[in-house]
Amino acid sequence: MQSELRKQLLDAFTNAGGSYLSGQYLAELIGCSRTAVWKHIEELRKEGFELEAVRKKGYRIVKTPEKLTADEIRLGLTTSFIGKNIHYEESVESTQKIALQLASQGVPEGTVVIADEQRSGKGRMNRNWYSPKYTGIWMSLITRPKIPLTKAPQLTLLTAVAIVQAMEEITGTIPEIKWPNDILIDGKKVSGILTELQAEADRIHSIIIGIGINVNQKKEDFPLELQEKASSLFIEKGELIPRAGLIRCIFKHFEKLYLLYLEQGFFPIKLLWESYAISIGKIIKARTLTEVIEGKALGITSEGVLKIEDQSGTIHHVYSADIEL
Ligand code: BT5
Repeated sequence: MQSELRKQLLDAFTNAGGSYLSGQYLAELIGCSRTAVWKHIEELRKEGFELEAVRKKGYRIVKTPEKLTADEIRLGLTTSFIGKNIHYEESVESTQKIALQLASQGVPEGTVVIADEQRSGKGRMNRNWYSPKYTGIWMSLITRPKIPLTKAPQLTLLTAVAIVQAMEEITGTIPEIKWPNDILIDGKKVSGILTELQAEADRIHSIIIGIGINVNQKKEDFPLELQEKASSLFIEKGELIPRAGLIRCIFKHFEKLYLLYLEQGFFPIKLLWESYAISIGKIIKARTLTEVIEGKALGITSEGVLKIEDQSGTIHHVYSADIEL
């Protein structure tokens, strides 16, 4: 919805102070048809507003969505540097873009960019990431590990473990990780990770870890093409999950794993990762940019690279791909 229209609509409801506003009244106010009003009302519903519609009376807002604030996230935060510096915006194109800018300005490690909506959220390989308002977690974390470039993908795996641990702690659901960056519950994607680098020669300036989590969306809130393959914590758990608490919990697990990683390397993370991984031991299909490899997923190397054994017994090392189970 255009932001001006949305503002007019919300102002009208605010001024009405809980009284009903008729479709006709709203149509005249914002200069559109009653069908268009209905469409805008449906969009507000998708954003998490609860609206009551009563015949002959009209609409009123019963509950406004839970908006995130940096203060709410900070309250009760137990980390020493992850999430200490929060850059919050209600609506952005992509939190990755802002985080990349902030990283090049030299903000402290652990700074995080969080938005309530992304208008053009990014997946890997220029794909889109659907990031509707108020219902998910869309954030980018700035890290500066002193590791060689080749090890950067390990951070994606580490982040997946942190997300799974936090989801388990907060919701009691048992998510699984699909290499490299998908988190699934009951076979449906609830979270994705996008890791981007700022580097020069073999020196990493920063690694920006983008985390997208579907938290409180209902099934019908997803676009049709995602309804069968995506899910949210609300759908899986059957209750609304406060996003700020989940964000804090991710920070806590991430910081612990990250410090362990900097001190002891990837091995302890690899063990944890494998305990949550879904594809190990299964026959999978890996689509890389250049080929399709089908075979048994043997596991990951100590570098985090996926190993697949094809029918002829050849072992392939896969650095980046989409996996079909
Ligand atoms: C990912 O890419 O899974 C990485 C997603 C990272 C999103 C975060 S949000 C904060 C930060 N800022 C950004 O702009 N991005 C990061 P990939 O593996 O390429 O998966 C993309 C595919 O997942 C799409 O092509 C869709 O099929 C599907 N998809 C899109 N939106 C989804 C959603 N909300 N839930 C589940 N699946 C989705």
